[in-house]
Amino acid sequence: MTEITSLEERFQAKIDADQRIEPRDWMPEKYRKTLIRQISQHAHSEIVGMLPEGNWITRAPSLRRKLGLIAKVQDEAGHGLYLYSAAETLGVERDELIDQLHIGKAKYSSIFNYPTLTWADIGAIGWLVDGAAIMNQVPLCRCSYGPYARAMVRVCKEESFHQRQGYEIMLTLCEGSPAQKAMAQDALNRWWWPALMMFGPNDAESTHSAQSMAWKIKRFSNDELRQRFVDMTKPQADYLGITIPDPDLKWDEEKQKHDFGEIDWDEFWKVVKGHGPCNKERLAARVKAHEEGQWVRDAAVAYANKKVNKISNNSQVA
Ligand code: FAQ
Repeated sequence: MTEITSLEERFQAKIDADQRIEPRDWMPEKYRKTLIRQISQHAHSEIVGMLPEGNWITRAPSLRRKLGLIAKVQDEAGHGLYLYSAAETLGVERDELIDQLHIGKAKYSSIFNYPTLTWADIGAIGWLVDGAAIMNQVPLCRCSYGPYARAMVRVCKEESFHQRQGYEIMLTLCEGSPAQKAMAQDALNRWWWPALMMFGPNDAESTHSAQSMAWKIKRFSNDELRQRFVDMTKPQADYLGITIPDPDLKWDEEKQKHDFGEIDWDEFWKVVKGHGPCNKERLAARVKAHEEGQWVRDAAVAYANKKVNKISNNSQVA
């Protein structure tokens, strides 16, 4: 047996026994690369995901709504930071990951390439997008890689607050005037299908699922999580009194789950490949924010250097 084979066997045995892999443990190169890919795409999604909602902070309809939305957008920035830190434990530099995002090489979730046209979209994002994110991310709290799993615990708690604030916005609109209820329905019409796309391609088309599940990075397949999301969300839409825009959506008594229509996969891949309604706008806004924040990073580095110099001067005096 070669040394690598026995290391791989020990690694897989640890995974099979549900033990965590930590940064200093031996891991196959492909496991490391898969994690960097998924965690960095996830981090990018959080910081690009701030943009569609950030647009509405100045237009929130009340002080209470503004406070809730500011808190949510700040949370998304925090999630990005935990996730970049988790990726860095795998030996990659944050600057490199951010550069890949800015030159359009790195992926981030397709959902954030759709526009936010009305205030109801902020409700729909919290309800559906954060709802889908929770469905996908709660199992990641049991991911085999320790730093990613631990980051997810706090992220999921915060996503849960985001989902509630979104649903409450939808409920208020649906209990309001006919025009407000129509806004809520219009937002559901536009966000439903993109929310289903967040779970990724069907299992048969998912290139990474089988290996990621064997490594217990992913605990459930894309289709399993999408199905759970549909089953969870349909009664919530019924409670709001609005209709999910899918004529094929119906309860299957025998299977004890909902059947639902086919996703427009051409649209999904178009968006993933950079040709969605807002891809260019989102990347331009990200690059601009990064460039305008350069002075903050410079100041932080200058301050850190000053502290290090002070400590080394003090130790020379002593
Ligand atoms: N968009 O083989 P699979 C949030 C790509 S955070 C774009 O199935 P995998 C919080 C995939 O990367 C939302 N690309 O891949 C928030 C791969 O491409 P590659 C983000 C997608 O990794 C809320 C290729 O297709 N969440 O919402 C998408 O096994 C509100 C083949 O796919 C996460 O990142 C997509 N939707 O499964 C923030 C969670 N789907 O790399 C602000 C962690 C697939 O070969 C406001 N990630 N692709 O070039 C995951 O669970 C997984 O990575 C999946 C994809 C399930 C997303």
